[in-house]
Amino acid sequence: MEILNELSQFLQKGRLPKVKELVNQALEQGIDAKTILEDGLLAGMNVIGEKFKNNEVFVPEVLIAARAMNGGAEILKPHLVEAGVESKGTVVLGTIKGDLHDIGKNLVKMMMEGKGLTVIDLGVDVSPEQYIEAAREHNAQIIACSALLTTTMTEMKNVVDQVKASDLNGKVKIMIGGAPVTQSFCESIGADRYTPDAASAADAALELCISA
Ligand code: B1M
Repeated sequence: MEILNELSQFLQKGRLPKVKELVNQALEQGIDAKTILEDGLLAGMNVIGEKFKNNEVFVPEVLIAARAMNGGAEILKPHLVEAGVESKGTVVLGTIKGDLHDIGKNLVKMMMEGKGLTVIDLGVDVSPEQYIEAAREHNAQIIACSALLTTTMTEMKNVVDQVKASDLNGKVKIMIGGAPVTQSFCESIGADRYTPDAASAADAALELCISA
């Protein structure tokens, strides 16, 4: 669809006002929010990701594209979230210690809220102690950790170990995800569930809350 291609192009240029305008226009045209997210916003972000990898764009360009991505996703949020659903469980979510990437984590949050879960978002650079304290305070069923760096994903093992050594052992499940994370890494650190994307993270979280 032409409008989604245009959206992707403006996202790559980091043109926040234009991105917001096009997201609104796409919604008015009746395109569903998930398609706008995946074929417009995420498609643009993927191009930026490739260019970043190949040193064709640098941190400032990535940051303004990320800002445009978040601005567009914010408009889509109410359309992705089912209105007025009673909370089906509580998830404490954050990007792991040492890691400042939050776009994927924000998508996970949106999708989980869309499933009727309450999400306590601790932001980025979250320590094991912060996850544990928040899970205790909010009586959460799940701690969900996102990592985008191979250097920080190892911090997820500290979350697993510290939860196991605490009063939350057996009461809270640990979910992990993010680009460098895999099923075998999940098994190797003893986390409860790995999912590759935001939508499957939301499905898994709901399943874990229902069975808790
Ligand atoms: Co950074 N960065 N970055 N970066 N950055 C990557 C991740 C990188 C792959 C780029 C590259 O070199 N090719 C690379 C990591 C290499 C590695 O470790 N293997 C990298 C690097 C090296 C760095 C710095 C070290 C660069 C530097 O300073 N030299 C630095 C680190 C800063 C820090 O965190 N301490 C850095 C900084 C940044 C910016 C600040 C400029 C910016 C972040 C802005 C922000 O988040 N607000 C940024 C960005 C944007 C990227 C790329 C381009 C895009 C990441 C992204 O948002 N993708 C990225 C390259 C790439 O991925 N192609 C890159 C879109 C997002 C929707 O995808 O987060 O993967 P993602 O989320 C997915 C899934 O992974 C999953 O769901 C989402 C989709 O449905 N998911 C989960 C995520 N969390 C989940 C949790 C779950 C389940 C699923 O359960 C709990």
